[in-house]
Amino acid sequence: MLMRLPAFPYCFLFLICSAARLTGQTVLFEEKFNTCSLSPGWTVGSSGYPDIVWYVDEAQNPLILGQSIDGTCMLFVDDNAAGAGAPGYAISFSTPAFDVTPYTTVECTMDVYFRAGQTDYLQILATDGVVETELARFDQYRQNEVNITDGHFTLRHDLSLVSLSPNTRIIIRYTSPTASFGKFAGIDNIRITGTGGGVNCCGSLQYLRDARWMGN
Ligand SMILES: [Ca+2]
Ligand SMILES: [Ca+2]
Repeated sequence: MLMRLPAFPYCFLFLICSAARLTGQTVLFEEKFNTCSLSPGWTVGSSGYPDIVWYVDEAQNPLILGQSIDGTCMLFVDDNAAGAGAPGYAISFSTPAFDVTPYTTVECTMDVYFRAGQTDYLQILATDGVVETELARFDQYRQNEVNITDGHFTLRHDLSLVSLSPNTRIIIRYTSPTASFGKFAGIDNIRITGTGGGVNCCGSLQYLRDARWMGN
């Protein structure tokens, strides 16, 4: 039986949400790669070609014009080093888990340099542990100039729109299909901040909607 919930719980939650937005930011995760090694908590998984060239450093390939995004170490995948005709592969770098549930807004920013070659592509994804959501994709149609110092992409996404999980992660996935002679991808300055503490408005409102339609 469908029961109509009174309006006041919604109003109450909106008031809480509005008040929460006035609070400061909490840094949930930050990675600048400036130790020049992959920090504990990251996981790396790959399939296909076993000799994928990647590292945390300034770029070592002399073909890349400019060695880093901002003069510091970064996460770098170098498919150009694998050479033409190399077997296909995909490699995924997953951040440590962080909890988005206490916040109304969870801003994720990062710097990305991508230089395309043939059909290679780079995806930035968010996962709640079950579903992966693509936040951005870079390929031959969306790439940077030859010189890395001429510019890069700065991403900005609200993760509260794609995950309600206490175990949210960002995945950086580089894919080079078989015989695709790709180039480079660099990632730096990942920062995830939560704004609005004390209540997960999306989750609470969803609960009220579910309760209404379930007749509970
Ligand atoms: Ca850096
Ligand atoms: Ca390749």
